[in-house]
Amino acid sequence: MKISSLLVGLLLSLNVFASRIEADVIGMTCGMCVESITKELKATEKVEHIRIDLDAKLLSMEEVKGKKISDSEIKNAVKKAGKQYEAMKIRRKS
Ligand SMILES: [Cu+2]
Repeated sequence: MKISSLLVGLLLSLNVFASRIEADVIGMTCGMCVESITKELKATEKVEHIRIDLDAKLLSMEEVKGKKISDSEIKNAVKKAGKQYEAMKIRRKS
């Protein structure tokens, strides 16, 4: 038990696991909205594998290894795509 939690801690500190991020995004109405938001998030160069489900209003992506993106950076990137968009309830799962 102890050794396995030490190992997980070590792997986490080495950033071996891609950190998964999810958020709700409001204000999207069509595929163009999805494209613009995806483009702005990609431009941060801190996230990859960006998926946006328009119907579920759900954004999911992974942090690029060795990079850290803050909640406000995520919110700003989404807002930059259009001021009607807003990222909410940002969840992080390692
Ligand atoms: Cu649209």
